[in-house]
Amino acid sequence: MTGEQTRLPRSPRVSRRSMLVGAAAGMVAPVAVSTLGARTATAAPATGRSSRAGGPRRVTVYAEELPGGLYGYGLEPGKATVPGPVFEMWEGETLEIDLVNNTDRRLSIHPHGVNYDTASDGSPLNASFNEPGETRTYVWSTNAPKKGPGGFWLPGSAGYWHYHDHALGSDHGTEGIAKGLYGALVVRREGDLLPDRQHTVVFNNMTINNKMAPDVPILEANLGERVEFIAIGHGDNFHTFHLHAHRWVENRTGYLQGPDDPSRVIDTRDLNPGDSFGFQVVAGDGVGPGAWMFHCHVQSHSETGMSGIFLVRNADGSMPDGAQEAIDRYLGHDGGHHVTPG
Ligand SMILES: [Cu+2]
Repeated sequence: MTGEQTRLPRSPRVSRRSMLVGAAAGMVAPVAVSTLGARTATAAPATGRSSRAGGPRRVTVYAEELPGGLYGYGLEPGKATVPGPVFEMWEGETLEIDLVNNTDRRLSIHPHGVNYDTASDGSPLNASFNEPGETRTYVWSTNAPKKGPGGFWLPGSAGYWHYHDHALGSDHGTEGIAKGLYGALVVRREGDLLPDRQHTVVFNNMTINNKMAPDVPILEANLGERVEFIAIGHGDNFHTFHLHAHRWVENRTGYLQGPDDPSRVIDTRDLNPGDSFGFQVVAGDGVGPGAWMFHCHVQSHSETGMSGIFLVRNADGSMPDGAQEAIDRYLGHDGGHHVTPG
């Protein structure tokens, strides 16, 4: 599927390690399969396919019921996860999503941040949803910044966005979101850095990715890897996302554009329903490897289960001193997680 989108600029060069993004992140953020197009042929495995040279990419997504009353999106039958797969696009690309509804409930897929017409809105208001068993195509397009009327600049689509159901159980998708029908959507601008690893963290009501401590999956990286976090808020509560020992930048990319970039540097950010942001950190930079907490900083929320572990392994992938003990404390010594010694 590479080489067809010949009108697109050259692929940014990324290390071969990035080819592992899908598998590595899959251990922690259930699925992180990239749908980036031809320009990232060397990056994460691309699942979209070009329908014609230079045309839109197509991807088939399956909505399925999961154990525990959950629902999820997946890229293969039987592989639905919570959160769903990470969709990645470049500004200027169009993605056609064939959503297969393998459930007995009405549902849809509704994106934030990209362009779509009413037929791809995913809302019952526009009669845009899948009946049980139905397959429906949703079209998402993107654009680069452009000059608008009067000469001011209209924004491009690049950003850390998300998608979710908008039709299960009500016209607002409240039940679908609560039960796991959500995921990350990343739109990148030419020149944006691609990460070595990627983790999606969704604060959904009083859960993280519909899990509570000590069942929140451990997010992993090796010392020195560039790790992308995509943070999304859903549900009825206000939250504050905090990551221990790492900082990022409050702008579109989450990293500085140069040493004099005056953007605000933070380690905690509001993460309220419908909001999303992303950033990249160098795992363990300046602080070393170890088991680092991430959690909601609303105290009653962290106390009741909204916390997890960002495990920064040694550069060779081995466990750092003290990390297993920290994980055991998180687990309450009663199992649930198995972290391989590396
Ligand atoms: Cu919270």
